[in-house]
Amino acid sequence: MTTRSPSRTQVGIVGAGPAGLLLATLLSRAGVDAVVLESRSRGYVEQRVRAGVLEAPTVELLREAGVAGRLDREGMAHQGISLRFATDTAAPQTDHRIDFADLVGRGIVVYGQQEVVKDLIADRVDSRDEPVEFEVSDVAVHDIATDAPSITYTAADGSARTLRCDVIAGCDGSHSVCRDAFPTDALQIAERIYPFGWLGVLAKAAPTQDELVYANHDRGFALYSMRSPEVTRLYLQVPADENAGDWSSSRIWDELGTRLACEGFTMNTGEFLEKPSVTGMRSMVAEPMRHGRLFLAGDAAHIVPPTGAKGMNLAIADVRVLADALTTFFDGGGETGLDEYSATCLRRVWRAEHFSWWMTSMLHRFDESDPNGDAFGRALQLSQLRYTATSRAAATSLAENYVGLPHGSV
Ligand code: RFL
Ligand code: PHB
Repeated sequence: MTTRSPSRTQVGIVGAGPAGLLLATLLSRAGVDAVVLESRSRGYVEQRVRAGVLEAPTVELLREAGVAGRLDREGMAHQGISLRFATDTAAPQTDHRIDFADLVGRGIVVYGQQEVVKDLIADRVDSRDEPVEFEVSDVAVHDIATDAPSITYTAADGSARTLRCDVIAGCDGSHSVCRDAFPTDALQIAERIYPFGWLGVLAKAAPTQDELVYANHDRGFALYSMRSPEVTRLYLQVPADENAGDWSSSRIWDELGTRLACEGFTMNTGEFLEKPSVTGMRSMVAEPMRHGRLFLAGDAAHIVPPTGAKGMNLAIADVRVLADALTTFFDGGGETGLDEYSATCLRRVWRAEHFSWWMTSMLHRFDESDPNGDAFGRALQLSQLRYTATSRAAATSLAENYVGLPHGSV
């Protein structure tokens, strides 16, 4: 933890996830001061297992920001994914590869979100001695509709602090206190909740596949992913209210084996490196992403179901727009960028919302009681899978969304 904790800064950033940390890095490169306030410890945020897929524009931005050294050495470059499904009810599951390199000329990099977070913290705290305060509590934002907002909080040592800022960035994730500070009539929330969640496990088992596999099986969706040449990351669709404690390791491996079955496919098993957990799935967009001098970025403003691997990438796209707008503002270039921030971000957000909803709808099993889960819904789903797997136009649409539309192009 840094020893410096100024009481005045240009940008007060709440949250040291990918959004808050990268915003601080981009601002620092542009000569704008920021302080990052984080409720968890450094160790906790550096170990929190979440996303794993970096879009091409995300990788480019991390390189431009000078924080991609380890990512370039250790990240796993992938040129495609496979959709695994049975083309007809009686047929066995087969793989249908979506070849990103061929279809859109770019790929993705598999590199854990917590590795990105570690790299950003090491750069800011260890290399530059710039402020991140961990283990703060009671964070509250004030006077957000004026040009002199502030943040009050309790520091790790128990002292009450006030941070005066020109601008506040709410990068505090899905339970955002910054979002809650918007006047109720100044924020519209659009939301969709899915009737299932993902049970996720991280296993000490060498991946047997070079690329990710998204399987639509009669018993439900399964995802085969990885973190390194030694570690596999796997997910199973389960009911939203499922208790992870009901899943023994043998039950998890059996179910993965069933749902991922495919000719020639074998899977290494191994001990779980963390306790299996269930994440509910929802889509949410809060509009606008700005009120006065308070700007929301990342999960604080929008949530996508993880099927499209878009959450962290969207957070990163937001802060690129915000960092550019703030830099212009502090350089005396005016407020146009800040005024356009919300609308600019929301165009990409809604594209990602649609893609994530579409992938989720195509790949998951809906209960028969669900309007999408009857015979008609299932037949539509299979038709969409077959079309995506066989039509170059449909596969290209999946590929360009998955690999990430260039920043600023949507
Ligand atoms: P974060 O990462 O949640 O960071 C917010 C930070 O704010 C802190 N905080 C506070 N600090 C101070 N005061 C308060 N009052 C605070 N309240 C909260 C929190 O401790 C935290 O450190 O949000 P950010 O930066 O917007 O980043 C968003 C991403 O974390 C998220 O979208 C992704 O993890 C989503 N996601 C995926 N995204 C991808 O791009 N690709 C993927 O492959 C992918 N897979 C996933 C995912 C999320 C998952 N889960 C667990 C939700 C897979 C899963 C299972
Ligand atoms: C992951 O590796 O955690 C992962 C990969 C792809 C997704 C979601 C999560 O769509």
